[in-house]
Amino acid sequence: MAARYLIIVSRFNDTITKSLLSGAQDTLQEAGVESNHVDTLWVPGAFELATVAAQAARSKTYAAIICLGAVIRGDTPHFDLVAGQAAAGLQRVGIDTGVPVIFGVITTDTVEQALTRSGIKGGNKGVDAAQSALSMVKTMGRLAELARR
Ligand code: INI
Repeated sequence: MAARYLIIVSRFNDTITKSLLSGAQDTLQEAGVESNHVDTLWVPGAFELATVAAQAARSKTYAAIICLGAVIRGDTPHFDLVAGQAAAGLQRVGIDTGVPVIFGVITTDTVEQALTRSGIKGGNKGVDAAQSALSMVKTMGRLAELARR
């Protein structure tokens, strides 16, 4: 059965996250993943990514879950909390469920830096996130093969 991917995207700083999403979708498509094997869900902010990722991972529907967001220090005094909890929460979901959860959250000091990492003025972290997902799906498949031996 072909692998299904879930992309969870944060609406906060959505000029940036929409560009991350396009990068991720294009990368999956270029790798031969059919568009009906890619689902997308939106959450309010990076802090909420792990909640949805956890539920999705437990459903065992997806081979990998790509989480996209942009946390910009200039916007918030609680930057460290939002960015730190998003990272810790997503890592926990991946470890606890065994479903690859990809951290495609840009954390920057300025909007300018975020623009240069989101494909708007430079490289696109959404592309990197999708490549990581493809790579992890391959690795997990290989691991399952090795475990059957
Ligand atoms: N969420 C982000 O994704 N990026 C941010 O830069 C950000 N700032 O600046 O605060 C942010 N905050 C919202 C947070 O993720 C939650 O949605 C909110 O606290 C409700 O739980």
